[in-house]
Amino acid sequence: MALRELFKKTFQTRLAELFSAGRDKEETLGELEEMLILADISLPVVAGIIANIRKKTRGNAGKEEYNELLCQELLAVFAGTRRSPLAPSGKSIILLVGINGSGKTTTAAKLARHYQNRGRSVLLAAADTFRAAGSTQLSLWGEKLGIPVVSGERGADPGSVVFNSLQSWQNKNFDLLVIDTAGRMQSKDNLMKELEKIVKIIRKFAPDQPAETWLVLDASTGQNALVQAEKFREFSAINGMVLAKLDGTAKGGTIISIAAQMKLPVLFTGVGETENDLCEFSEREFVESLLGQ
Ligand SMILES: Nc1nc2c(ncn2[C@@H]2O[C@H](COP(=O)(O)OP(=O)(O)OP(=O)(O)O)[C@@H](O)[C@H]2O)c(=O)[nH]1
Ligand SMILES: [Mg+2]
Repeated sequence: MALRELFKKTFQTRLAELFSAGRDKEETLGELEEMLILADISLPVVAGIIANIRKKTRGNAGKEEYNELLCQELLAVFAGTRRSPLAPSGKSIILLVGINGSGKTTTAAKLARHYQNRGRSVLLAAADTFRAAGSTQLSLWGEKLGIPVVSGERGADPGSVVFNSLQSWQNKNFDLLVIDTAGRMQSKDNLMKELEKIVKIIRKFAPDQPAETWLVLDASTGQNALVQAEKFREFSAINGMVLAKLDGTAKGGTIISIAAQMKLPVLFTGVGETENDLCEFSEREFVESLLGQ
């Protein structure tokens, strides 16, 4: 699904009316504020955007000026976080983390497909040994995509699955290892401990890995995605985010709020349930699609 279509209702149609000529500045800004909040952008971010636009406009601005200022403000939220997801060659490990049901396993399969399509040899590791169907789900994806999967029995130590996958990755000389982890509902402490243990095992094996530790968030839950993200703030290894289920929301503002709060790059978005429903994220493309430019 195209981003442009996704956000048409939220922003594009209303913006055209809002910025139409002859309206009072404060009235316009008041309505813009309401619109941004309704689009799921968090209050402090909206307040900052409105204050900046107010400061930068003298008298009643025109449609073009408002559009340009809003575009600048939305892009500024992503400032300093932009980076490419992965070096174009060489060996790398991508570790996926997130709360239960956020879309990790599906994202692991999509990423494997994405990099396979770009000529990389990929190995998947099903380190979710908690759920009965956890590793089966990834193995089925592996069969479908022709990508090998290292898995373990239900209840096995996820660390041992990770260790086995590291050995295969090294011995069979795969380029990429994508590790799917459990997202069970458990106390924050336990979740962090388990993840830290996994990272420790990886570092012992390959000190410069995991090069990528990505937080997978369910974007369809709106503000709740921020609550999910908060849980992982103290897990300092995270260096990027994947926003899954973006097709389940018409409120693109969630992305703005998450980027503003987490100060981490959004690298990919998930826009459906098949292996091909993964998009590399471009902040400019996103903001322009939001504003209908
Ligand atoms: N529409 C849509 N559905 C998605 C997307 N990504 C994942 N899903 C669906 O969301 C549900 C949960 O996805 P999983 O990949 O199993 O999530 P998970 O984080 O691995 O879940 P746990 O292992 O239980 O923590 C599945 O039904 C997926 O098909 C997406 O981008 N769009
Ligand atoms: Mg899973």
